[in-house]
Amino acid sequence: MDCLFCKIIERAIPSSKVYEDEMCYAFRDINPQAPVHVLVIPKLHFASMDEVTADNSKYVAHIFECIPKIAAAEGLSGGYRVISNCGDDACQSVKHIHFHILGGRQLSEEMA
Ligand code: DGP
Repeated sequence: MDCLFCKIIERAIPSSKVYEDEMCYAFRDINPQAPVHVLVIPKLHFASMDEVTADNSKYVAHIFECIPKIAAAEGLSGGYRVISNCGDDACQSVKHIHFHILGGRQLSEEMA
C-alpha cells in the first residue's frame, strides 16, 4: 500500500509523535497552520469519511475519545478546532482518513 500516513505509522517515514495507542497515532503536521497543529490517524487504512463503515467506525469513535486528551496535553485549555477534509472539494491531499487538531491561538470564525 503506497500510503504516506501508513508509512508514518510504520516509521518508514519519520514524524514528530504526540500520542500513540493500539488504534491510533497522532503527530505534528509538517506544515502547521496554528501554534498547535496535530494530525490524528487510525492505524487501520481507510481513505476518508466516505469510507467509514460499521466495521471501522470504532477507530473514528476511539480517535474522538483521544482528541480531548491530546488537546489537554497540548495545553489547549482555551479551545481548539477539529477538521477532517474529505475529497477533492475539501482539498484532502492524503487519502488516509485524518483529523486535524488546531489551536494555540484565536482561530478565525471563517471555516472555509
Ligand atoms: P489534508 O489536506 O486534510 O489531506 O491534510 C494533510 C496534511 O498532512 C497537511 O496538513 C500536511 C500534512 N502532511 C503531508 N505530508 C506530511 C508528512 O510527511 N509529515 C507530516 N508530519 N505531515 C504531513
